[in-house]
Amino acid sequence: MQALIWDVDGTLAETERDGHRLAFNEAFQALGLPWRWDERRYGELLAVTGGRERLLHDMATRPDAPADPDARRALAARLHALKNERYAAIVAAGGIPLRPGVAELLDEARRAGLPMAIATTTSRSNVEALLGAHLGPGWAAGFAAVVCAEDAPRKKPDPQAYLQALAGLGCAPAEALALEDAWPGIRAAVAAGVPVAVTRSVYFADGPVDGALAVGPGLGAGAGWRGPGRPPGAG
Ligand code: XBP
Repeated sequence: MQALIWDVDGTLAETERDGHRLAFNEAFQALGLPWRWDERRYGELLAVTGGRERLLHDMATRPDAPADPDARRALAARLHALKNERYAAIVAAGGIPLRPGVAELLDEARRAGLPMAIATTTSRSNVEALLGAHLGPGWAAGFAAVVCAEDAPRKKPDPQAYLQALAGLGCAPAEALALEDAWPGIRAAVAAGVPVAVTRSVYFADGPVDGALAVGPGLGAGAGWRGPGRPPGAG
């Protein structure tokens, strides 16, 4: 293995339930909308990757959402921007720690000179908020490529983010290892030809992991892994 490619949401940190979900609900409230996503509904909606796409998907089921497609898209864009602001505030307040073992593996890889990249479907501002809070303002220098939603608009399970990360790393797919938590990301990595180790997150404790090299509950010491390989740093 010559490079490590990190997913963000669910892999670096459990960002969805107590981060993005709460931030969406705060955005609904800020615009006076009666909509709220409970944990169960948000889990269902995670099948749709991309926060704006997730909103549009949910709005299609709501009689009180604007009927006009342009108005619906405009409302989704406004809510999404508000959500990202609220998400950044939640992260800045210390609400979203890195998952166990993540900081250690980032450090270990850096000390070993292992090139790293990020391949995510989330907005760049969310990555800035999370990694800026945990790794400091110079965090991006630790990555050869940081590929976010704005760079790769075809969201996971499309392999676009992975293909761009590989180009930034300058390595062949089989030379890298992807770290993912959920089936859309696993499919994206597999479609790009990148071997993938899965650190299951709360919403994907049981989801499909077809094509994964190894599957485990996390990177922390003592985590149990199964599969033909083990990611570096796994306990
Ligand atoms: C996770 C996603 C994102 C986040 C919310 O991406 O699908 O949509 O839920 O972020 P990944 P945005 O697992 O690839 O990190 O609202 O910015 O889309």
